[in-house]
Amino acid sequence: MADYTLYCFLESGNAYKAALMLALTQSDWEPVWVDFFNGASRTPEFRKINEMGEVPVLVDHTEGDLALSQSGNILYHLAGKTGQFGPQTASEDREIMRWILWDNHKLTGYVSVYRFLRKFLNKDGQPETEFMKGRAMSALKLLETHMKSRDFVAAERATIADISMCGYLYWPSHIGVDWADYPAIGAWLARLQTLENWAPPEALLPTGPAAA
Ligand SMILES: N[C@@H](CCC(=O)N[C@@H](CS)C(=O)NCC(=O)O)C(=O)O
Repeated sequence: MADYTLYCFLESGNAYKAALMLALTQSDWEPVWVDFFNGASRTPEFRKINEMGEVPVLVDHTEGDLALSQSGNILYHLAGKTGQFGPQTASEDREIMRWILWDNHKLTGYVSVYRFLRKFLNKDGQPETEFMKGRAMSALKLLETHMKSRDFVAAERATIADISMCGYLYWPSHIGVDWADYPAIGAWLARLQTLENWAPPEALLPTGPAAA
């Protein structure tokens, strides 16, 4: 058995955050596909693994099958276990936490819902989609400004804050953006791609027929 099992599916940028961390740290892991588009994450069986009914879930078999949900929590756990991409000082810890919380609320929080409405529910142009688009674009604008003067989000090296925040951003066409219009974000995403063992979502996560 692998050290870690990741409940995941390709179309989940939140799952990609965990998978990318596992890949970058060369952890021993295996994916278990969750049939999200047919409601698998809302079943009583899945809620036994995660009462929140959300993907990703990481099961750490080296810690007595400890099941962890919330990508930020998973990233912190893996940073502690591997000694990689985590904070090295209390000040870095605060900064990483600050950006992961912002990501979950404002960046991933809005980008993922906008993408879901636009790409998977075909609701482009409808009022709720336009509202989420406005919120998502504001978050991207803020991130663009932040990244103009730095190489990585929260420290002078890549950390779990970068891994969290890039979760949905390797699919720019899904949210109708071109990184040429956000050059600092584009350069940062390209910089992350040069990290040893970086891989795109399609290389790490399983998919099924339903998403099409
Ligand atoms: N803040 C959570 C968000 C997780 C999340 O929203 N996952 C989606 C898939 S990408 C999900 O499972 N949603 C189920 C639902 O909303 O019912 C995290 O970072 O893990």
